Amino acid sequence: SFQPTHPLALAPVTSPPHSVDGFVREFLRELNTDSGVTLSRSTVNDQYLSLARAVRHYLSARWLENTRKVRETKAKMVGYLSAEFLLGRQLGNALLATDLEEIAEKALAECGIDIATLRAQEVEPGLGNGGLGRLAACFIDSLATMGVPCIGYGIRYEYGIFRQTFVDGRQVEQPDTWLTLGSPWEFPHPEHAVQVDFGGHTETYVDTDGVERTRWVPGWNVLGMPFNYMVPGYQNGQVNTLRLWSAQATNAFDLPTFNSGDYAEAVRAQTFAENITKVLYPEDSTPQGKELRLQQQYFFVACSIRDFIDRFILDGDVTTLPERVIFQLNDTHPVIAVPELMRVLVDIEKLEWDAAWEITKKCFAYTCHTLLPEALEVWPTELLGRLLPRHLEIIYRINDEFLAEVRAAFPDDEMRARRMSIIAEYPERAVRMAYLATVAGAKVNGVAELHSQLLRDKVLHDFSEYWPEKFTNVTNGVTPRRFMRLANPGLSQLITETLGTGWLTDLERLAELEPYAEDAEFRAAFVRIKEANKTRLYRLLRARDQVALPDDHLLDVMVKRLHEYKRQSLKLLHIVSSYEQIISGKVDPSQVTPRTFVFGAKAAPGYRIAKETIHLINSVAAVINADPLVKDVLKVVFPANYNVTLAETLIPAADLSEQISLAGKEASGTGNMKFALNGALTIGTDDGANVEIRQLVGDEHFFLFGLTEPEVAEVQTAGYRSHEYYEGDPQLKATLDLIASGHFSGGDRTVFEPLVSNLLYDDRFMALADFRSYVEAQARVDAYYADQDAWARSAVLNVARSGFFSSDRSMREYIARIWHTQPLR
Ligand code: GPK
Repeated sequence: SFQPTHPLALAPVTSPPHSVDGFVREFLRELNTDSGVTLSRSTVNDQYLSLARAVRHYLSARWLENTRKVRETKAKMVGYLSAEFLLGRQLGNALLATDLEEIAEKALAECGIDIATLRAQEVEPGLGNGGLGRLAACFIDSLATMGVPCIGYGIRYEYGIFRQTFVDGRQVEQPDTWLTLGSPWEFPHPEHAVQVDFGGHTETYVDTDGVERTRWVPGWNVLGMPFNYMVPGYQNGQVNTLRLWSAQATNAFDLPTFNSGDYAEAVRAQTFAENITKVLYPEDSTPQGKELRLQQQYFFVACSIRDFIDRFILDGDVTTLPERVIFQLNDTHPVIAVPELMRVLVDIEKLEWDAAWEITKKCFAYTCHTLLPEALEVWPTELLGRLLPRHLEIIYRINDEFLAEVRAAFPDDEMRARRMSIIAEYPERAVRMAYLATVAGAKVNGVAELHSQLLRDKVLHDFSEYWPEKFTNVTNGVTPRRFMRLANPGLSQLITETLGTGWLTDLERLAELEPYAEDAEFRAAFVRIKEANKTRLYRLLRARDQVALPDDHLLDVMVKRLHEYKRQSLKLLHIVSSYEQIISGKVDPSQVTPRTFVFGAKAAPGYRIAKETIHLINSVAAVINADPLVKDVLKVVFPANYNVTLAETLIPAADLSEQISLAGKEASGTGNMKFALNGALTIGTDDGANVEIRQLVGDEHFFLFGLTEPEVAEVQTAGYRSHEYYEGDPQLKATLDLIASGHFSGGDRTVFEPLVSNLLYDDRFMALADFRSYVEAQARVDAYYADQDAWARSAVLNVARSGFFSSDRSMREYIARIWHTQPLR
C-alpha cells in the first residue's frame, strides 16, 4: 500500500472541462501522446481511436467513483451472466451519455474533421447472435441509466458474429476481425487474471480438521484475462462495468521443446488455450453440443464467480453472498455456474453441503428465451464428466436430493420423478441445463406473457406445479436511448419539442403524444421525418450495397436471424405471389401498392434450409428487380451483413414491420418493439410480445393474421398436411409452382427443389397453413396505406402506445420481483 503526499494524488479523480476547448485538448493529447501522431499526419483511424479515448476521459472519474461506492456501501449487485453481449457501436452512445455530442462535433470541426467520418470508422463489437445478446446490451444500458449497480460478465470473443457476404446470391461467411484496427473502449487487466481448471479426476481425502472432503485434481488449466468496458448511464453520471474474459495459456510455451528446436510444438498449448475465446458460435437457438462451447461456458462463469468473490467479498465471508449479488442466468449458457458456486463453497470455502445449497439457491435466477425443444441445451454426461468431473458429481447430488423431495411430495408417481430428473437417460445420458437452472434458481422467468404462460403450461409444467411461486414473467424491452434517440434523432427531436425533455428515461410519457395523432400539423411533421429516414437509408444502401431504391414505396421490412420458425419463407411466398399475379396477367401493375421489401438475416453456417432460403431471397430479388413489368411497383433488397449498426438506419425508415413467426414459437421478439417505437405498423401473428404490442396499440392499428397457439396445437394433433393447403389454394399453388419451375434459377428446377419439397411435405412451421390469412392481411395493409392520413395517425399511435416496451420498465420488474436490489445513492 502506498502513501501519497501530493495534493493532486489525494484529490478525487476529476473530469475534463465540458467545453469545446476542453475537448479539443483531450482529443489532441490522445492523438499526440497515445497514438503518437500529429493532427496533420493522422489517419481517420488514428482520429477515431483518439476521439473514443477522449470521450472515455469524461467517464473515468464517475466510473471509479461508482465502483468505490459499491464496494464501500456493500450494495447488492446484479451479476448479469451472458455468453453474448451484442453491443453495437459505442461512440454515439458514449457521446450521448456524456452530453458531448455538440461539443465533440464542434471540437472536431475546429480540427478540420467531420465527426460523421469518424463515427463510420467504428467496427461494432458483434459479440452476440441476435435477440438474446442484444437484450443483454439493452438491460445493462437501462441498469446504468437507473443507477442500479450491475456487473455484466461475458466473453471477449476475438472474432464475433461472422461477416456475411453473398456470392452468387449464396451466403459466404467471413471472419469478424473487430479488434484489428484497435479497441479503444476496453481496459485490459492482466493483473486480475484468474486461473480456470479443466479435466482430471476427483478424489476424497481427510482434511486437517479431520473431515473427509472431495477435491478436484484437474488435468489442465488456462488463464482468464479480464477486459473492462464502461457502461455509461444516460446523462446521470453513473457508469457500470461490463467485464469480458479472454483465455490465455498459463505457460506461453514449453521451454524444453522450444530449446530442442520444435517451435511449433512448443506453442501448441498456447494455441489450444486461446482457442477457448477465439470465436462466437454462430448458432442462434440451435446449440450444437460442441465441447469447445462447454469450455467457453465454464471458462467465463468460473472467472466471473471467482472475480466477484475476490473483488466484492473483501472480508472473505462467503455466507454474505446472497446479500451482495444475484446472478441472472441469461438462458442456459451460463448454468454451469450453479455447480461451480457449489464447488467453490463446499470444496474451497469448506461450507457444509446444505449451507452451500441454501446460499446457491439465493444467488441465481434464470431467464428462459425459447420454446423450441432443440434450443434447450443438454450436455452428455460423458462429455461433462470428462471436462468437469467434480461438477458432474455435484449435479448428480443436486439431482438426487431434488428427486428425493419430489418422490416425497408425490409418492407413487415415479413417472413424474423421471420426467423432472435433471439427468435425461435417452437418447444418451445427459444433463438438462434448463432443469438444473430451474431447480437452483430463486426465480424462473419467460420473456413475454404468452411465452411465460407456455413455459408454465408446457416446457416446465411439472416444475411450475411443484413451485408455482417460482415462475414469473418479465416482458422484454429495448433501450430508447439507442433505438430512438441515436437511431432516430428526427423523431426524438419532434417528441422533445412536443413533450419537453424527460421522456427518454420515462418512456410511458410517450402516451402524452396520443392527442397529437389527431393533429394534422404533427402528423405532417411525423411523415416528413419518416421520409427523411427513408432517404437516409437509401443513401446508405446506395453506398453500401450499390442498390438504388425509389423513395415513394411502402417500405416493408423483415430483419432478424434466418430461422424456419420465423418464416422468412412465408414473406417470400407473399412477394412471389404478388409478382406471379402480375406476370400472369391476373393483376394489373397499376393496381398494386408500390412496395420495397427489405430483408436482413444471417443464417447459421451449418443450417442448410436457412442458407437455401437466403439463396432464394436473393434469386427472387434479382429476377423481380430486373423485370420491367414490375419495375415501378416491386423491389426486393437484401443488404448483406445485417447488424446493430444497419438496424439503427433501417428501423426508423420502415413503414411495415414483419413479425410473422408461427404462433407459440417466438419467445418474445425485440425487433417488433423497436419498429413500433419508431412508428412502423406491424403485420404479425399472435406470438411472443406481438400479443402485447397489439393489445397496447389497438387492433385497428395492427395487422393480425394466422393461427393462434391453441389452433396450432390442434392442427398438429389432428395431423398437419401442408400439401392440402397447396392443393386447395390456387394462388398458393401458382406461387410454389413458379418457384419450382425454375423461374428464379435460370430454368434449373433442381436448385430450389429441396425448399419447395420441404414446404410441401413437411413445413414444420406451417407457412402454408397461414398463407391465405397472411396475403389477406397484406391486402388490408395495401388498402389502409392508400389512406396516407389514416396510416400516419396509426403510426403516431404506435409510438404513443409503445412506451411500455422500454427496457427500463423490464429492469424495474426484474428488480421488484427477482433481484430486490436498490439504486446506488
Ligand atoms: C432465444 F433461445 C434463444 C437463443 O438462443 N437466441 C435468441 O436470440 C431470442 N433468442 C428469442 O428468439 C427472442 O424471441 C427473444 O426476444 C430474445 O431471445 C430475447 O429474449
